[in-house]
Amino acid sequence: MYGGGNTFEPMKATGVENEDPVKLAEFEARIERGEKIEPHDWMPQLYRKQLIRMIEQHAHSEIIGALPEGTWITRAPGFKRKLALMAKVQDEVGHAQLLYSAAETLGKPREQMLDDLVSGKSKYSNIFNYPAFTWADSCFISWLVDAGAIVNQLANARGSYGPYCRALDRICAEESFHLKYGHHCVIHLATGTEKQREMMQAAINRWWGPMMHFFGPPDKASVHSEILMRWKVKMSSNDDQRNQFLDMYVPKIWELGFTIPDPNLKKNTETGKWEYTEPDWEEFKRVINGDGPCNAERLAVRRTAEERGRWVRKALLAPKTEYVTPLA
Ligand code: FAQ
Repeated sequence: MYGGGNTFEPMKATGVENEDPVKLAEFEARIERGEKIEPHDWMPQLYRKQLIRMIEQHAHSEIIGALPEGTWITRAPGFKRKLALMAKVQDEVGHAQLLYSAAETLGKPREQMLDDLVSGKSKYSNIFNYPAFTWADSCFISWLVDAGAIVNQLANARGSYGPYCRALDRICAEESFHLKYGHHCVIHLATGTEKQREMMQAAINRWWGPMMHFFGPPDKASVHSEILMRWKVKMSSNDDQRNQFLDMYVPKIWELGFTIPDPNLKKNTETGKWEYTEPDWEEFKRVINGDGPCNAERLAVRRTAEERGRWVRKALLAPKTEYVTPLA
């Protein structure tokens, strides 16, 4: 079994019923007033548990997300693209650092989070379990996956938990550079040779389904949205974020002359909402539960990194005297 049990089985609302009602009411009143909750403040166990789950998954997504693009650093076309991609990948790993630190403020040690990632206990974003076959796949990630991440993170940054919001403010600033870089890469392919345009179109066709999955299950199937929105951890629903992404980026994709592999995709001018074919939610469940095209490969890479880096962590933590050279 991978992740928190059967995919959409609700996390049990243990804690809220047993919380001190006066403290709970004061906590909810603070959230209602738009105050930030800080690590030393009283909070219900469920709030702590949900935040750890969400921030930890987000942190894992950043380090795993560095892998598909990371494989393109040495093959990126030209020195400038190599430099930019290397900086972007480094930023993503830095985002993980910020997010692990934010999750640690809630009491879960970083080593335990990393153990839970490599053992397959924790989830991370579905989208990084697909292969980046071509340079255009890497461009899709840099432009559109980053765009989706920004839609989500700008919303979450207005949330109630101080350390997570502050981490997200910084992350969003960096992500906006990634978005510009990714857009530039895609424009280059769109205005290039026929072969380049075909390569980009093929990437859009491959990644569209996972991109639709990226914002999470439809609202009616979302397990955690209700409590997370009540406590202002999530500031907009999965469907609203998906709709916002479509609103902002479908016209841009069309403008570049590409098509989107969904004949039913159109904006309903009366509701202002996009209509689309539901992506394959069975595939989503398989992927987030460990059975996607690259899950095993991604975790194997992380496992190796953990094992090879163990001596470095041990050396950093060891008392100084152990490292006196024989000549000293
Ligand atoms: N992938 O009840 P809900 C990035 C799971 S960062 C995998 O609706 P919730 C940067 C969910 O965990 C991308 N699993 O869940 C970058 C739950 O399972 P559980 C990551 C997913 O939490 C760019 C179950 O389904 N961003 O890309 C996904 O209310 C480029 C039920 O779902 C964040 O993590 C999914 N897509 O809403 C890096 C942002 N969706 O835990 C490199 C923070 C749902 O009960 C290159 N997270 N599940 O076993 C969030 O905003 C929320 O957690 C959602 C999901 C919106 C992702």
